[in-house]
Amino acid sequence: MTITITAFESSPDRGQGLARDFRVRWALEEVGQPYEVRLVSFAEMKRPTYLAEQPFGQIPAYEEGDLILFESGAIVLHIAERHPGLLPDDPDARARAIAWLFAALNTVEPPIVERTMAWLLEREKNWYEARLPLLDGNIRARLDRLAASLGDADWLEGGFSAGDLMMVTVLRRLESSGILADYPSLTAYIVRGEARPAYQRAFADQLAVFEKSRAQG
Ligand code: GTB
Repeated sequence: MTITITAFESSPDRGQGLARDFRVRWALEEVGQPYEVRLVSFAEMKRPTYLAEQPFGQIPAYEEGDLILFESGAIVLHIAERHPGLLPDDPDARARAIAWLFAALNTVEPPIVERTMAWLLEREKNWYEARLPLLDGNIRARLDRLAASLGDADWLEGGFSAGDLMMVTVLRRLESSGILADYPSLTAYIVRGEARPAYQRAFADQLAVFEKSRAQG
């Protein structure tokens, strides 16, 4: 059955794989499932036909036969549950790997997004510099605990899992912040994720979209 996902026609991250379609691409590459990508414009994402697929008018949406799914976390979990390679077989380890996926989305990503939004929307405001230490402190509190949980292991729950996939995509959003310099074990963790062949394929594919749109002007 053909899998189709949606992605930005023109990604604001200039092909750096920071938008949320990337985690779905990476998951599909990890489990060896071929997929197609439907590129959507910002205008198209707000039309009724698209809102029927993704109620909030965002990317990614996921289509597989009769199943239309939204929310990158739900999509990655769906892929991981239906194909071997992204979740451990042992039920307890599996539950913990899923907990890390939720932790990435619900506990680690929110303070990172808050900092990004402050930079995007408030960096010219006179309160931005005063607020930044609080925003950074919230992120550091999460990274301190994440680094402690990872310890000197390669991955969060035994072998590489959907939890690591999600955590690495979330942490990558900090790469331009300078914060990761204080977390060498998390930097090495991200590098391990980025070195995976499936990651490399997903990255090259989404970068090609950006290169093509740039060539077309
Ligand atoms: N909770 C949803 C999910 O996980 O699927 C959130 C989806 C979402 O935020 N999608 C964003 C979107 O469609 C793109 S990823 N936004 C358009 C809109 O809401 O109208 C967020 C994103 C965008 C750009 C960058 N970047 O340029 O670095 C990074 C992340």
